[in-house]
Amino acid sequence: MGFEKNFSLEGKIALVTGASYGIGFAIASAYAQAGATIVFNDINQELVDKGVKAYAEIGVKAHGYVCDVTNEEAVNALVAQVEKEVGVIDILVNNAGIIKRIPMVEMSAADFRKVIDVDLNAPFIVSKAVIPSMIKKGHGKIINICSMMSELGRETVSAYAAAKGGLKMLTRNICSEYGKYNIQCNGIGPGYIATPQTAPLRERQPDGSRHPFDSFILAKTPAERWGNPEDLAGPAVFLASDASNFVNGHVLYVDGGILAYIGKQP
Ligand code: NAP
Ligand code: GCO
Repeated sequence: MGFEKNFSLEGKIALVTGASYGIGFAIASAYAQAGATIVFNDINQELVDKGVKAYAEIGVKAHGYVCDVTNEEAVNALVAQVEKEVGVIDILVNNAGIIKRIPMVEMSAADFRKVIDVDLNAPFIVSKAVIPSMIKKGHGKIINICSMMSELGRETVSAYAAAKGGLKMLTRNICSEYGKYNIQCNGIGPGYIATPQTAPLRERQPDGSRHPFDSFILAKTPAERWGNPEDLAGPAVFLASDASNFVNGHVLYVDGGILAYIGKQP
């Protein structure tokens, strides 16, 4: 193997949270192809079973666990169990996330807190649980799944934007605090990706035409398409591999160019 060995994840153990389907599944599948052993969790047994089956269908033996990433005790127990049953986690992807699209003045504080809990507090909890063993092992990669909303606002997503903006700064802070232990913490900021999370924004209208938001995204994206979860595979492998050992505290936007573009002129 030549230079490409720098991108290999052979012998590495990767935990991807909330990875039964969608973006997490695509990232974990790419890690498996690059040689890593895959561990994932999801919120209930049904999703975990669905995930294990989906990985098996592509020839990957994934280790699936039920765990709510907002529950610190459950996360600590998960990490201890993974270390015992699989080994020390070399790569963590904080992928599990939720969104609630509600105008801010109509949103309850409880709903706001729920989004912050899953999208910001949980990456803190899971990172905190894996860092001590990474320090002992002498290396580690943490990848936080951020968003366009780490940079931009829009109507109805105040809690999500607050959480994903916070996640960008948590990324920089983990880098700042633990870079000296050879731990790299970076973010991936996906653009608009076709997954169940964004399905309501792409629903066809009763007359068969595109949802107005769907047309809006096409006009905002130089690539003139939605992303696919697979578009995140290459960047995610790069940030998990030795090829990125001096890349730290960075958010890599994988957005078809949205952040570079003012939008299609009328
Ligand atoms: P998704 O389809 O909704 O998948 C997220 C996964 O996380 C689901 O399996 C979900 O379970 C799980 N989850 C939710 N709360 C959890 C908890 N407390 N503990 C454990 N697992 C939990 O989302 P996606 O579109 O693939 O997004 C994955 C990540 O990318 C999220 O962080 C999202 O914010 C981010 N992102 C998405 C896009 C996009 O355009 N799709 C763009 C930028 C960033 P349930 O099915 O039960 O909810
Ligand atoms: C929304 C979307 C976004 C995307 C994504 C953009 O309602 O605007 O759901 O927030 O999911 O995070 O990068």
